[in-house]
Amino acid sequence: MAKAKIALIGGGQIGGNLALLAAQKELGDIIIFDIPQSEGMVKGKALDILQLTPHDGYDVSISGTSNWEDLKNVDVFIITAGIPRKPGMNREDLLEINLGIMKEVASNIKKYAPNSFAIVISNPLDAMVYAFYKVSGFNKNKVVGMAGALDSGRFRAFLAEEIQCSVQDISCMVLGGHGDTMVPITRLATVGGVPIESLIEPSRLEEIVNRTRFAGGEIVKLFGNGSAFYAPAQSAIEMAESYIRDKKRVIPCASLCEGEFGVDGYFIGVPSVIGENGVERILEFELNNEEKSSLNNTLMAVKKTVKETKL
Ligand code: A3D
Repeated sequence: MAKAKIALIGGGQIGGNLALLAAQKELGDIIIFDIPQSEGMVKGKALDILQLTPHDGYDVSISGTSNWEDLKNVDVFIITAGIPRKPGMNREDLLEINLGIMKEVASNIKKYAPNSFAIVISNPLDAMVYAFYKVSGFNKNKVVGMAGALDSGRFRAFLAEEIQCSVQDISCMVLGGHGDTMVPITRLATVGGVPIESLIEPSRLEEIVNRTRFAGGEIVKLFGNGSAFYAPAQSAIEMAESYIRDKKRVIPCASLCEGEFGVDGYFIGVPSVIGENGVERILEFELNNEEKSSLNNTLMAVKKTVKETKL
């Protein structure tokens, strides 16, 4: 791909960090987009990041805008437009407000950059990515939700802390919806190839799994206002990089399943190969009965929020 054009829809907490990370990886030229009332804010963030590029020599351009005309022929969109959770709110409470925003964003992306790849982050994720897919009419491989990458990263970080080893050597995946019903697959988690289950007592492992499930809420409570943004941004950049550089990384993402894992017609977190064609493959494998039942449980939660979108 020639120098990629990356647009960040929503230039808030995650959007600003996405811009910084995309610049530091020299993924392409970056445009931060936000509503007209926040145009000054995103122009300011763009300028601030531009002024750090000489230090380490990142050769990218960065701008801010609230004009969709500036987003013609963008290659990759990362969408965080919406409002984040406040203490006491769950992701589903955000549905109504963020759904309206997502419909508007999807229509504009369809109009201005119909051949792009879209990574959705806005919550409630499973419903937002579905709404984007329905409204944009994009092929299923060109739409994906960021959640599993973050949830798996959290699980990896907690496991590394517990075992006292490098996070780099932990391999694991969290499947299902991006909510409290997510499914960390402990059976397949390893450190340097050694099964985690042989290193951590079942009761302690269960505590770590539960911490992973509620890791987003733990941060919301600590912040008092807003939700996590550093790790979500890094997770989405990993996905964007795999697309732009055709790395074909295997990342748990909310991809549209059409029969895989017994799921049909819903975006749900599954191991996905991301390359130049977007979501190129879903890697399916046999789940045991307990995992099947947990995945079914998470699917019920996903179906419920998707139904509320009335799309
Ligand atoms: P925040 O800092 O509020 O940024 C959101 C930005 O979206 C603001 O700058 C808004 O002005 C902007 N915005 C609102 N409406 C529009 C619109 N129509 N067009 C363009 N921009 C608009 O929030 P944040 O960055 O902390 O979080 C963004 C979203 O990500 C929220 O919905 C969070 O709940 C969600 N989130 C998801 C995860 C996942 O793992 C899926 C993790 C963390 C946060």
